[in-house]
Amino acid sequence: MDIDSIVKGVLHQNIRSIAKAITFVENNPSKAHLIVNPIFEKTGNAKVFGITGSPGAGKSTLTDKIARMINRKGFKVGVIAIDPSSPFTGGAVLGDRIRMNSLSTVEGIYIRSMATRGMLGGLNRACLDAVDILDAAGFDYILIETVGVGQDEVDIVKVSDLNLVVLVPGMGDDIQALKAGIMEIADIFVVNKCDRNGVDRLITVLNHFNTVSEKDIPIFQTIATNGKGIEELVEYMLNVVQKGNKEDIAQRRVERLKYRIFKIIQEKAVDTINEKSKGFLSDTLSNVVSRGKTPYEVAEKLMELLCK
Ligand SMILES: Nc1nc2c(ncn2[C@@H]2O[C@H](COP(=O)(O)OP(=O)(O)O)[C@@H](O)[C@H]2O)c(=O)[nH]1
Ligand SMILES: [Mg+2]
Repeated sequence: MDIDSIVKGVLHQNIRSIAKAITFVENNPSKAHLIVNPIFEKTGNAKVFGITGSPGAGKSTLTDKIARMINRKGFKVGVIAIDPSSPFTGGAVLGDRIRMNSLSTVEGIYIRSMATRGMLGGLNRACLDAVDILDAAGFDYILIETVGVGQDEVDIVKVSDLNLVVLVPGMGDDIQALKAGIMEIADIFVVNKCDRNGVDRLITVLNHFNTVSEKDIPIFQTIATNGKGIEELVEYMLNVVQKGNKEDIAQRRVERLKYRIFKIIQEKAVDTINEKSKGFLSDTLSNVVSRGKTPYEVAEKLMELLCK
């Protein structure tokens, strides 16, 4: 694969090149820099929204509606869907996805699913690379759909400028979210499926959360399936990233770049050690099992290999 032409294609906003570039960074962790290095100076412009919530909450439907609404205002929108349980499915949405993919240059919406399987924690890195690719390709806004907290998940806080947490009334979903710690990452609460019973109860729970945690996270009510409430939500989202606390977003970005650099080191270090240690680790493991050596001692030994 000719990396140079992929990079050029990305910078010329060529959809095929964008798709190839994302596949490349997904599949080639040790070579992702070949794509990211030459495009990096063209990044930093796109605003990134995380859309997080339990499976079935309506994230994909909502993401679809938000993307269209932002696009209608004249912006290019990239969507990265990371949701192992329901990868951008749901009747109409899937149909739209195919349509949007094929017309993406016309419509200014590009949708991409990213696999979580087999990424072994490299998903955050790959996702950040994908954000750079879309950013360098001139997408103004990037929406990332993810189920949020969970081992294989993207740590969305480390990727996005603003996080929407999607909740649905009934089914004790509110309580589940509270337990899962998803509430802590919210910049905006979206109560979706407001055509259902239990909306008032959920809003009471969210208000209570705001009170006890001394926060003032705005609460929006939507029906993603028919678009109700989307306009108000999008207005608010765009307003915050365009006119909101610039320092806050800048500070988040600094923290994220730091995190990203450490992530890259982590991935590279483990790769290098794996390569250099050859049989050492497997030979030594039995020694650790029998308590002849401690995990710290073995780690120390392996770290020495990094500097050799
Ligand atoms: N009644 C109702 N159903 C919705 C709403 N939003 C989404 N759904 C449905 O909920 C199901 C799951 O939606 P989906 O967007 O795939 O959820 P995700 O797993 O969070 O991405 C689909 O059948 C949607 O049509 C809503 O506001 N009201
Ligand atoms: Mg989904």
